[in-house]
Amino acid sequence: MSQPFLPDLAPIEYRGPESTEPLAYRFYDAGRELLGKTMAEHLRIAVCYWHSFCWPGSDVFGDGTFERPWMGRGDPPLELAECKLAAAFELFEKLGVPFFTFHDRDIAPEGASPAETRSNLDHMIALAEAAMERSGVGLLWGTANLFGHPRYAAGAATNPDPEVFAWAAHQVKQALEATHRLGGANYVLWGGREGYDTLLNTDMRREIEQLGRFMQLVVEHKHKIGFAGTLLIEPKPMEPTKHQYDFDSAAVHAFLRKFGLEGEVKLNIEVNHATLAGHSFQHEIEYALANDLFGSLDINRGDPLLGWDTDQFPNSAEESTLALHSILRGGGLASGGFNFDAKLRRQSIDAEDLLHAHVGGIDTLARGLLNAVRMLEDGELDALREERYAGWSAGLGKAILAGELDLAALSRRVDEAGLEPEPVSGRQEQLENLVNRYL
Ligand code: XLS
Ligand code: NI
Ligand code: NI
Repeated sequence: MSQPFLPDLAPIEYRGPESTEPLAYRFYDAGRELLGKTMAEHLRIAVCYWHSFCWPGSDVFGDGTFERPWMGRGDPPLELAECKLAAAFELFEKLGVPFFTFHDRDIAPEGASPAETRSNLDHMIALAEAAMERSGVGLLWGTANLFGHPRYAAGAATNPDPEVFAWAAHQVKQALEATHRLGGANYVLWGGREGYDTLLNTDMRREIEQLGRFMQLVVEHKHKIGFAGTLLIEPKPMEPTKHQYDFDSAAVHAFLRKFGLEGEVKLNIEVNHATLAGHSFQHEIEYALANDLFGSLDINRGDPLLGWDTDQFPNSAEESTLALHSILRGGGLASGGFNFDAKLRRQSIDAEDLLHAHVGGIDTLARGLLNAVRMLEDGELDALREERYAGWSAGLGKAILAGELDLAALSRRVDEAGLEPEPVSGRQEQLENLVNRYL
């Protein structure tokens, strides 16, 4: 069980855009400087533990298709967890990524009692700490799995049973402390089953109060233990429940304001969650930036013909270019990063497929970054947008925003100055052509 997972595969290297080598980076050149930062610093790439090492390739119609040594039946669970950890770090190092992400239950199995579960986690966190030290791979974020165990079938913090709320608190306390111990840059809260399957049995007012209280407790504890990372909520509109309360960035924003948590919690935006909510990824990023909520990103893609979270690896240069253009214009990533919350297709059964998937995804981001930097440096797109709002930087626009004119004064202005604003072209097609020049 302690054999290498990827014995015949060399570390992935940058070979340049002309390379036809399938397992090489054509665009991701970690040390290359752009706008005063290296590519690695701009993108802060992370590999996730759950899809790449825990999910066995099962779907609702069929069993797992992946044969991984740590998925062996009958072996002691902690030994399997150790084997999985070794394989995970092999992949992180072969890819040369700076970060990973995990759920408590990905890294350490639940035991027969709370005490055993705790000791499993402590044991595995100590091993992860050593592997991080040895490899230099850091933790982008940790999180707790508050959706897998049957106790969470009716939600965690929003459960009708306060004892389940207590269990969720117990798990988040430990996962937050583990993240702190590993020097995590962020801690994520995705509302797994915080939503409802039917309104017939749901008291929405109560459930949202419970969720608000839960989040306040997490914020308090973060400060109590001195965790300096950022707390992030990950919006998602549906799946597994019919409706998830953290529907999209705007819904989470309203929730944070209601419970006095603005400034304490930011957003982890996922591509496929944005599209499930009927938004583009770029929309969710722009909303977060416009409201000082931008935190981190889960990167993947859906399938336009399927209505669920397919979590495929990203491969659209256009989508990554537009996202990175928004992010760079907004000041770039701070504690956040690009986390591959993406999974292989069920038929991609070889260990090597994990490398192909990540290499393609990383190159898609790198290519988006290179394009976005050129777009910013040329400045044409931003200049056109700036010009569109020029009226707001002086004269009438400035006076309106400064509160100098009430409704009556504005009305008088129209009458007295005889204002007759001329319609102006939005130039959408011109701008679309302009973006295509960079792709
Ligand atoms: C599920 C979510 C999940 C979170 C972490 O759809 O994306 O994977 O990122 O709990
Ligand atoms: Ni997801
Ligand atoms: Ni996610």
